[in-house]
Amino acid sequence: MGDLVPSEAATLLRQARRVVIFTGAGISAESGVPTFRDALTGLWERFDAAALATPEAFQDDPALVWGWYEWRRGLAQRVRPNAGHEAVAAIEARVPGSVVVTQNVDDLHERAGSPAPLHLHGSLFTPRCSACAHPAPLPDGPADEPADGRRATPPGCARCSAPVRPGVVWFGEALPEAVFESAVEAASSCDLLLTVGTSGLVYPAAEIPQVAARFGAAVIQVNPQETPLDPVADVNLRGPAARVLPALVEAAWH
Ligand code: BV8
Ligand code: ZN
Repeated sequence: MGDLVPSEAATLLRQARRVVIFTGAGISAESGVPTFRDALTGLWERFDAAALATPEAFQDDPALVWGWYEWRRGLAQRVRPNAGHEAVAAIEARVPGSVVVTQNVDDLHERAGSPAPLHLHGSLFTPRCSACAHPAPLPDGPADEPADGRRATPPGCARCSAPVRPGVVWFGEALPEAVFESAVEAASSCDLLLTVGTSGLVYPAAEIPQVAARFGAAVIQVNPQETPLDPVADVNLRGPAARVLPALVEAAWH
C-alpha cells in the first residue's frame, strides 16, 4: 500500500474540501474499453482513431463511422465499471461538491454511481441529426455489432431525414460551451484535482488540470506512464486506476 500511495497523497485527499476528478480513456481500460493509444481492430484496424473521429470522415463515409460508434456503444454496454470508477464515486460521496470531468464518451462513471459527470467530448448515447441537430432516438436494444464491426448506414433524422450522427465532439469541433465553462469553473475553485488515465494531449480538455494548478489547487496524477502532466502534478501515482484509486481512498479515510 505505502509505495503505491505515498502518505502525502492520502493527506491531500483527506484534507480536500472541493475535488475535481478529471478522467480519460485510461480509467475505462481495465473494463475492456480500448484507449485512443491502443491500435484499432477489425474493420477499423487500418484507421487512426483521431482520423475517424472527424466530421470529414463522417462526410466521406457515414456508414464506416456510424458502424464504428455503434460498435463502441455495444462494447460500452457489454462491459462494467471497474474499481477505479467506483472509487471516483466513493470520493464524490465523501467530499460533497466534488465534480467529475471526463473526456470519455462511455457511461461507466454514471453506472458506477457518479451523479453528473461533465462529458467534455459528448456521449455515445445522445445521437442527433447531423443537419438540424434534432435529438435522435437510440437504435432500440443493445448495439449487437459483430466483434470485427461492420459498416452501418446511420438512421435518417425524423425531422429532416438527414443522416443521424453520434453525439460526440469530433476533432475540429467546439466543445459544448456550458459544459466546458462548468469544468473550468470547477477546476479554478477546487483545492485538489485528480487527473486519471489521460495522456493530456487533447485540447482544450488538457487545460483543465493546468487551470486547477494555476489557481493553487494540489494536483495528483494517476497513470502507469509518464505524460506532459507530470510537471503539473504535485504527486504522480504510477499504476493502473483500478488499483491505485481504491488504495488512495483506503489510505485517506480508513
Ligand atoms: C477544437 C470524442 C476548435 C470522440 C474526442 C492546441 C494545441 C494542439 C492541438 C489543438 C489545440 N487546440 C485544438 C487542437 C486540435 C485538437 C487537438 O487537441 N489535437 C491533439 C490530438 C493534438 N482539438 C480539437 O480538435 C478539439 N476541438 O479544438 O475545436 C474549434 C473551436 C471553436 C469552434 C470550432 C472549432 C476537440 C477535441 C475532442 C475530440 N474528441 N473524443 C470519440 O471519442 O470518438 S478526443 C478523444 O481523444 C478522447 O475524448 C480523449 O480526449 C482523447 C484521448 O485521450 P485520453 O483520454 O487521454 O486517452 P489516450 O488513449 O490518449 O491515453 C490513455 C492514457 O491512459 C495514457 O496516458 C495511458 O498511459 C493511460 N492508461 C492506460 N491504462 C491505464 C491508464 N491510466 C490509468 N489506469 C490504466 N489502467
Ligand atoms: Zn434533422
